[in-house]
Amino acid sequence: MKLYITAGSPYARIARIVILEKGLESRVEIIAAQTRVADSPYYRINPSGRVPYLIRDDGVGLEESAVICAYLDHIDGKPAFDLPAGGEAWEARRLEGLARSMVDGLAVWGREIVRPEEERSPTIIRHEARRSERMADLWETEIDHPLMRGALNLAQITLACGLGLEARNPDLRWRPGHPKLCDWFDLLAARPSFAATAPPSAPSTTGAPPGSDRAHFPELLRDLPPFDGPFDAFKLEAKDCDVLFASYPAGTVIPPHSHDTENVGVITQGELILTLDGKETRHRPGDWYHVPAKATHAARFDAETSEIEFWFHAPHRGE
Ligand SMILES: N[C@@H](CCC(=O)N[C@@H](CS)C(=O)NCC(=O)O)C(=O)O
Repeated sequence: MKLYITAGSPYARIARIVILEKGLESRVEIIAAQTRVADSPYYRINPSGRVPYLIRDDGVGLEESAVICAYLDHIDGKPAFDLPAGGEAWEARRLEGLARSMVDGLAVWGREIVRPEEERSPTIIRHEARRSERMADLWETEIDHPLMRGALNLAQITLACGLGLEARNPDLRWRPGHPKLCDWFDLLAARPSFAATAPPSAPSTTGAPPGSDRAHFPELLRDLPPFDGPFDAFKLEAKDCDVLFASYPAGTVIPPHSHDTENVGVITQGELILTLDGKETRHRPGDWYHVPAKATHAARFDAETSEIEFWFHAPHRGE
């Protein structure tokens, strides 16, 4: 099976957590999709362009995180995330609905802040910020519900994936005034399936460099629109090719994944530690690397690193 994701998507993260909790890693290939860009090759795979998207072994594609999770949960005949029996089922549904409602609002907010500054709507941002405050107040009480404290379930996973968006949106500050929610979240966030799927830190919302890594690029490049993807980059649109001026903070870990495009890049500061075909290689300023299309690879950045990346299809290679 193949699961298309973006590293920052809370909905994709719900499905990724279910995969890890069910021990299905070896059966599901995780593939990074390019969403929200014109003419992404991903649209030929999933016309809606959304993630998560699961392609089953029989080639049928499934959309909607809840549908994907139910399918993955039942695949071994031992479902762990079915609704509880009796009246508790309605409570489970109610709590999952509340958690999903919070995620939906946070996703709208998150989408708004990665748009070019002149296209952002202060009204939508304000509306979603206020909604998130009301939802955090509500959850400070609901978090004591026995279903939120018992065996892991989809209400818990969904809520934690929503709260985890604090890493992506610096203005999402749900913690102050919500000590019980903080304790609950921090405990769950340390669970291996949550730690392994934690979203990468926030893209800059201003286009301005938050740290020296982004300042590294000339101002002309820093004025380019932000890349809407799982890492921070300024994007220069080129025909059939994405050119990304990308910055990775020290400590960034990108788990194994693959993409449909060729990916070549040159390091301009720091160091890329790339694992490809089970072999780790180190790339320092001036070094080029090549990750072939569809090759599963992982990356790590122990030092603050910047690169110029080119993502494109190479028709002469049979792509
Ligand atoms: N209800 C869907 C929501 C999926 C969704 O909105 N995914 C976002 C990422 S967080 C997406 O793929 N956006 C790309 C786009 O809108 O084109 C689910 O639960 O799977």
